[in-house]
Amino acid sequence: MSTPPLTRPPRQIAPTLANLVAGQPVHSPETFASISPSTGEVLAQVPVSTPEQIDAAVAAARAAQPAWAALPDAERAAVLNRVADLLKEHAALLADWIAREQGKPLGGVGPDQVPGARFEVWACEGWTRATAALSLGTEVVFEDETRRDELQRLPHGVIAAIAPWNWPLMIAIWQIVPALRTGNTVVIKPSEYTPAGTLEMVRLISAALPPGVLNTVSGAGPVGARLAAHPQVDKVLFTGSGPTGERIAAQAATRLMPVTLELGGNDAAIVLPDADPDTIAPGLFWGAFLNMGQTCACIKRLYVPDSLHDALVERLRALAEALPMGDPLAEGTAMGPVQNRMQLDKIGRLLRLAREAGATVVCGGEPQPGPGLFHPLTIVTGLKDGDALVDEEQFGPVLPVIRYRDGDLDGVVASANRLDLGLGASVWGRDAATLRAVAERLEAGTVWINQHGRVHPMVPFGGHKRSGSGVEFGLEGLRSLTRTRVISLCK
Ligand code: TXE
Repeated sequence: MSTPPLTRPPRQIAPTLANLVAGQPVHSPETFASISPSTGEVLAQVPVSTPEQIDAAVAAARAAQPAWAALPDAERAAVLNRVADLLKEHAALLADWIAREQGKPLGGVGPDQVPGARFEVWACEGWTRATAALSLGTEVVFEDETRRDELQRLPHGVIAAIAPWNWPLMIAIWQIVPALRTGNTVVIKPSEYTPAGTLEMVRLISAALPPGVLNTVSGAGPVGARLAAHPQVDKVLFTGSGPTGERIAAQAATRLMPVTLELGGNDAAIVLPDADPDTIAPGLFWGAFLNMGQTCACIKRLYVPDSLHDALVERLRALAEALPMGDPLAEGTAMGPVQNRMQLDKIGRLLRLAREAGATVVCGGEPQPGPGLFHPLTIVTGLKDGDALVDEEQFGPVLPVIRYRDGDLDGVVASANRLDLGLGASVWGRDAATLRAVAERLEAGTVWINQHGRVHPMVPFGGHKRSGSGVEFGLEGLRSLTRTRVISLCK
């Protein structure tokens, strides 16, 4: 795996982007730079939303909400399908932004292609269409000769969405589209590490939306904090770190405001002794290294029985070393940079601690010289539960492989369950009954069998323990964007 020098000339002039409030572009007196993780170049200047602009964005969402909610359900679905059309029409531009700003390679969308920026935009479109096709409707929940009870699903009102930098457009769509589908309006704040692509996406899709239905603010933590605490916001959707999510939840609790929190994980994958290393290695590899491991539901702890350890590590090493890392805009690049310096430093610290704990670095291990934030895919053996690289959410391109004794199923299940995170987990092997039995003992919101991290717009997704609260996606996700009203009729 090598990093070819980047020969592409930098963009001539970094654009100054605007937020969108009530359908109008809004500039701020102060801006900050969106920086390319591949080259260090400034890609765009982005507004730091002022307190007044945050208030105006929430007010615009509030003003637009009744008319949006009053649209017939099928009409809201049709608007969202037009949003999907716009995502498709502008796919090349949006993928370019993702590759430059977030750092994932352009890649492709076919089964044999690297899932990167084009995949992210394609998934945004598909997610939007799938969500548009869902509908909650009104249910009759009880009826007898004396009464009839109808359960209605009403929008909360104004949703504040706070997004991270790992899948900046995808997660924004996960937050925006179900909220709009259910008749809410939205103010979204992208991560300060990846604001430009999201602001561009919102600008482009807003052509299909009534003014005020979707608004943006931008800036760092204080902008998010003001938005989440705004008294005119009715629900917060947050994807990001545990400490920030807990702060938002604590603040929301003071006024009994609901929140949905997706706070990442430290997913375990358990390989069973009857697994075939050749068959499972590619799935484990992409489960761990998709998007440079910067995915909430990536494999972060791989538990392998003694009998398969060396064979599996060898196959994973071969895969890791075969993939070209480099310019995300170059066709054929499979791995780009780590997204930001904070992330690179965190990986460096955890690898230092792993070496001090006696780990063997099988491949990778050291970041490459800058200006880009390139870090090779890294596989580490010789660690155990309790070591920092195993226990802390590392969120990068590093995979610790931990041995367990063949036959010690109870021990390995206990290992998988011992942390206070529980987003995803997976179990890999051949015997269907054993796979299911192990899966049912794992404490996680999703337990995958012979796959890891594959989410779907119809399938609810959310974490146990400190990985979050509430679920997104599918009908269950839509329900969480509504409050109920019962119409109870005396016959
Ligand atoms: O998160 P933050 P960061 C994990 C991952 C990563 C770590 C730190 O381990 O290394 O979190 O990432 C906004 N009120 N995940 O620093 O700070 C912020 O501006 C309201 C896992 O990026 O939580 C950004 O828009 N909002 C994760 C968003 O919160 C606030 C994905 C997330 O930033 C705020 C990303 C405040 N007080 C990181 N402070 C996942 N679940 O997949 C910050 N923000």
